[in-house]
Amino acid sequence: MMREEIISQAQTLGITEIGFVDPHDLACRKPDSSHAFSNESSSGVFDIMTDAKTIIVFLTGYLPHETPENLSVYAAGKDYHAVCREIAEGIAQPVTQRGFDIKIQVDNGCLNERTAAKLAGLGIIGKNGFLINKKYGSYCFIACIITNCKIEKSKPLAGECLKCGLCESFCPGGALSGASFDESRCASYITQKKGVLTSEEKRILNKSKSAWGCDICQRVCPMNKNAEYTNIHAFSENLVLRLSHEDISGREFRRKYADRAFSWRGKGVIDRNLSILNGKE
Ligand code: B12
Ligand code: SF4
Ligand code: SF4
Repeated sequence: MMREEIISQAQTLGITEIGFVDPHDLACRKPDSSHAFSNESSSGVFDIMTDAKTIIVFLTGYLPHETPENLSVYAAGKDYHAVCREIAEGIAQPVTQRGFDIKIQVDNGCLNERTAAKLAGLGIIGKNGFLINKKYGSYCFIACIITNCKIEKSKPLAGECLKCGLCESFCPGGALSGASFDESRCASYITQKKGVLTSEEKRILNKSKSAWGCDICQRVCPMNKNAEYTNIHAFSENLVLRLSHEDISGREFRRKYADRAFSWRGKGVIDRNLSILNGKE
């Protein structure tokens, strides 16, 4: 009953990709580590909500019709953290109206969201590390709603990616190899990194041709061939399609782009990346 109500509430908000996870099944980030996840412990969910009973997981497709020139597709539209949070609050209404608690996580907490989405039956994990969904391919954000309302869990999908290896061979940093992922060689990570870049990092950034983020391992993936465009206006309208040096202060930059996912690191990092791409560094 609650399950169906949540699914239908999600549909009214344009969300079709939704599933449910038992928190005991989910691996969580170790409290002392910023990136590594422990598959043995699920305590992180219960640190967020001691009596957590379900994680509602949903996807928002973000592929727009227009392709940005020198930034990642995910950052062209409005900041997904805020957009997905608002949708999550709407989806959770049947739960909150009955007095249950919720906590929302969109890329900002201890839950391993790709694993959560996999367990929720929303897709498979590709060799490029992405959660690949039938409808949106890998061009989807993942949002989690933790609640103390008990809802029957979903079944994970069987199957694997095509294992064609294109993501590995086209990766500008060689960050993807076999089962491992070397974050320090990922252009997406490098474009967000503060400080002076090494010559190797500059080389990777130049190969990616992007001043913010990187989409290469998604662009080459054949499983994205029929990915549907986003149905969310915030990801398809008023896009920033090109980053450039702007004669404004850091504060003005933050104000101008406050609603964009590329602004949190500040103007300096983007200017540095643009200088490298323009051959000036
Ligand atoms: C830290 C982080 C980064 C770091 C490091 C990324 C990394 N791969 O570790 C950096 C800055 C590089 C980064 C970049 C990007 N990120 Co990021 N990132 C995160 C964050 C916050 C944590 C990810 C993490 O540390 N993972 C650690 C590794 C070990 O885990 P994992 O890659 O998630 O893989 C696990 C699953 O695949 C699972 N798994 C694998 N096979 C199987 C099979 C089964 C059966 C099961 C159950 C599980 C399972 O086990 C793996 C290990 O635990 C998550 C949000 C979150 N809290 O989960 C977003 C997240 C992964 N990022 C996301 C995105 C969109 C990006 C970028 C595309 C942005 C861009 N265009 O530049 C790039 C892509 C880079 C890449 N190739 O992964 C999305 C991915 C959506 C999707 N469809 O998969 C997430 C989920 C955010 C969100 N809410 O939507 N990111
Ligand atoms: S490019 Fe090929 S190997 Fe990589 S995730 Fe896509 S299907 Fe899998
Ligand atoms: S985002 Fe770019 S650099 Fe990072 S793993 Fe994918 S292709 Fe490689």
